Amino acid sequence: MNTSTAVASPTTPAASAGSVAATKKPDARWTVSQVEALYQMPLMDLLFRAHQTHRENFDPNEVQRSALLSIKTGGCPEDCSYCTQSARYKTDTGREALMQVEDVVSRAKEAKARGSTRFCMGAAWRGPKEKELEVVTQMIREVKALGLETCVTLGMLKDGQAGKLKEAGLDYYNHNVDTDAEFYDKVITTHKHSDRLDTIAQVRAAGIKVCSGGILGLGESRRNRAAMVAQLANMNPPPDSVPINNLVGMPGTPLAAAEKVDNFEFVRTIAAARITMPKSWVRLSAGRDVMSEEMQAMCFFAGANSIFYCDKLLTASNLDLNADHVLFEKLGLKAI
Ligand code: SAM
Ligand code: DTB
Ligand code: SF4
Repeated sequence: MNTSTAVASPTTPAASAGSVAATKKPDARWTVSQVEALYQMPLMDLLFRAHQTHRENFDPNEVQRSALLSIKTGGCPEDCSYCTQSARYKTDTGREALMQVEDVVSRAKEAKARGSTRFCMGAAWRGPKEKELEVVTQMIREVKALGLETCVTLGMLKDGQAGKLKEAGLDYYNHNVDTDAEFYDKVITTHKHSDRLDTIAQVRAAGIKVCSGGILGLGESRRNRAAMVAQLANMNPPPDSVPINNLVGMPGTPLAAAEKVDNFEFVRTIAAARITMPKSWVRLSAGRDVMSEEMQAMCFFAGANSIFYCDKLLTASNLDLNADHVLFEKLGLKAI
């Protein structure tokens, strides 16, 4: 990636409007320095720019809701330092077998009745075995038949597996780049950052929509964050959906006590994602349950337009549904 083109950090609204970073076309490539320049803008200029981009591409009062279900929990062979489902750490998360199809379908029905439009199923695998993939394709078929959009996150895919998922009617595959390629091996050693990109390429080639984002709070620098955003933005096209997770410090994981990311830095990341990926759905993901209403409102203003709408994420708690209703009512947001 070309990181050599430095862009002066805009210091006034006039300068920001004229900067390369602020005026880039949606299909243009972003250098890391240009994304970093966005982060360095005065917050009000950055928010203004991000919100303007948001309004040009989306209804700013609409937020999409997906439900999430862990269909296979714990016992994962990978060593992602943030994850409570890794078998390598002594955590409170037990190991559970792959759920039965009928149980998944009944959870999807409940999610639909509560208003979710997409149902995401997550499995703690390095990647699915053929037999496991068969069961998941059945889940996809039945959830899809309920009239819900479907999403799965199953780890790395082998040749031919994405095609089987597409055939079953899968709409989205979630596979996060998680962090900057240069920082990746500080967090995960059992697979490479390039493995993640391979799976994303297979998903895209099979005609499935890509959901890919990352986590903040792993000990990465601002430069690392900017590099992650630039990498996502430079995908051709960028992911349809971009989850931005705030680390949930899960007890027993190496990152349990990691330093929290400053709220404004998190908001800047949402804004940078919105500006660089104007047409993508930006999802305010893990860590939302400890954000104040004001913080969430700032994230929506900065361009986040999708959330997980369920009491639990995969294993960690999420905001309860009633709190979401109250906030949507206060902000005049419409759930879609
Ligand atoms: N095993 C699959 C994989 O790694 O892609 C799917 C499940 S994995 C739990 C899905 C995503 O959840 C990860 O890529 C990561 O971004 C996010 N995640 C996991 N643990 C988290 C935590 N403690 N805090 C925030 N996000 C987390
Ligand atoms: C994503 O980016 N975040 C979700 C979803 N994709 C699968 C998962 C968040 C997991 C939070 C930690 C847990 O529940 O264990
Ligand atoms: Fe396994 Fe995914 Fe957790 Fe990594 S993030 S340990 S691959 S479940």
